[in-house]
Amino acid sequence: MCRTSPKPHYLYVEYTHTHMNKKILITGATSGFGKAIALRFAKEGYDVCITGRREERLAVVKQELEQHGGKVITLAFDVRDKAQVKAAIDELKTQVQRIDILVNNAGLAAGMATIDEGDTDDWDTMIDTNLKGLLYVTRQIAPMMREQAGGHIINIGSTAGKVVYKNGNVYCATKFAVDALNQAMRIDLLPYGIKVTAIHPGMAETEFSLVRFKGDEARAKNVYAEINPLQAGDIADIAWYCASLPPHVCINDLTVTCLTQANSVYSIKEAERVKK
Ligand code: NDP
Ligand code: 8X3
Repeated sequence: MCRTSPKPHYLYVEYTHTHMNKKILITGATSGFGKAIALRFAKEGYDVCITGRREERLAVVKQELEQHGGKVITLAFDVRDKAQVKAAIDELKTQVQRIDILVNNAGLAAGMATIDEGDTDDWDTMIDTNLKGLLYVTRQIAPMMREQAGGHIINIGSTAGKVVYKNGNVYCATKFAVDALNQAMRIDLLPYGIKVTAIHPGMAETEFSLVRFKGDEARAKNVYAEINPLQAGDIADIAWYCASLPPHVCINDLTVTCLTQANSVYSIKEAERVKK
């Protein structure tokens, strides 16, 4: 008699084109990439859970998402606060039985300065948000995915996590850490059929630079002058692509820039300067 070892259960999951009642949790969905990803998945039939600190923004985004017919849950919490994260995910668990996709997106840059002049409060903010916040949320959701025998974690990294740029030190370090954690999660969660994907965007026109430069609109706008940057919707399309591949396919790592940017340090502005 021919005996074959049983295949892991996730190899039997059928690929289906209907996403009705699938559930996605997106951190930092009050603006930028997170909001665009929420909109894209809501349009595709997902139930969407959106998070962020700004409650009033969450309410506005919720209204917009509900027009697409799916269920929308809002959770207002600060990813830096371990207790808040746990309480919010406990609350989520009373409303949904599973989470199919987690997008670890909440993040920010604060300031730009050399290491000898940097603001240590800014450093704390970036490390606590981009690194520890991502870990706290993942620690709550990964066991759920393990129990449900599948899921997909999408980590939003950055080109800043691939190549360090001048005055980017701590922000870059947090995004290098996201890259490392993405690789580690892929290994750790491999036995459970959980996909892990990092999307590393280059410069994209969101509220990112406004936050980094603490409300200085002119300085923020100047970052994107002459480069025709990525838009939040571009990243939402890519997240959707990564999430809608067949079950046996996992994009582990994806770097995307606008046409005029090669990497963190080299864009068309630099190319023009060098030519002169
Ligand atoms: P936005 O500023 O537009 O969005 C950031 C989101 O993160 C907001 O929804 C904000 O919500 C949330 N957030 C920030 N801090 C916290 C916190 N402590 N707790 C909970 N939520 C928080 O910027 P982007 O959309 O551009 O940024 C999203 C991600 O993309 C970040 O991780 C960023 O590092 C990364 N990225 C951005 C690029 C760019 O050029 N724009 C390029 C590469 C990566 P709220 O303020 O309501 O809490
Ligand atoms: C955001 C992109 O180049 O401003 O991660 O750091 S950059």
